[in-house]
Amino acid sequence: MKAIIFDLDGVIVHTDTYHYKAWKKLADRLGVYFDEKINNRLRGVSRMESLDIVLENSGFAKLSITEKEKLATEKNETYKDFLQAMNPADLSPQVLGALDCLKKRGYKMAIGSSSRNARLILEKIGLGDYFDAISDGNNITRSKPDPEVFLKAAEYLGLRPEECVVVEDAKAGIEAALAAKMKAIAMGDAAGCSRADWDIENFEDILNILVPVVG
Ligand code: B16
Ligand code: MG
Repeated sequence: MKAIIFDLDGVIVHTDTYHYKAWKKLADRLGVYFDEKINNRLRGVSRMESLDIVLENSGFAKLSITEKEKLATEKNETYKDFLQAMNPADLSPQVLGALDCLKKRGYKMAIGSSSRNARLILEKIGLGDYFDAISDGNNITRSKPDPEVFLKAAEYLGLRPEECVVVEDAKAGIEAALAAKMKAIAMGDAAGCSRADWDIENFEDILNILVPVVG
């Protein structure tokens, strides 16, 4: 293993709660039922696909693309208001400590996120220049479980997929990593789906799996 590709939302930082609040605000305004169980299905899924899931059993399911784009933009504006208030204190010392340790162990580090806001989030938490490569919602055409986002990350790092391990909190993300022929570490919602190579409880547990790179 030469590189680690980290999912962002739900792994490095808990913007997943902001996604939930922003979708909930939109759903409440429209009078559409939305809860945490539905929200879990949105993990790792693109903004427009997420909107389709939020609206799937409502009278809004058949709106035009233009109308749907307006709703997605409305949700994203609420979400970005939360992001604007973020700062380096939103990055937990445990996560930062583990990242630094993995870097010292010789791993290349990349982000593999479906989010189009990934770079803004990384800047807000003080990791704007930290990673060797960033693959995000702006450079892909197919979102997780398609492997594109992780294959692009490996390409940007100049490595083969088999040399990369992915850390993910979404079941769709674990499927994407496996489809890319990468190893997968699951945490949060994805842990316990019995598909990943390792399940972990805390981010720092990665240190027990990924030993120093040799050679
Ligand atoms: P945006 P990740 C994903 O980030 C989120 O898990 C998912 O809930 C969201 O819909 C997606 O990004 C798109 O985000 O609206 O900011 O472009 O987990 O892949 O880092
Ligand atoms: Mg995630």
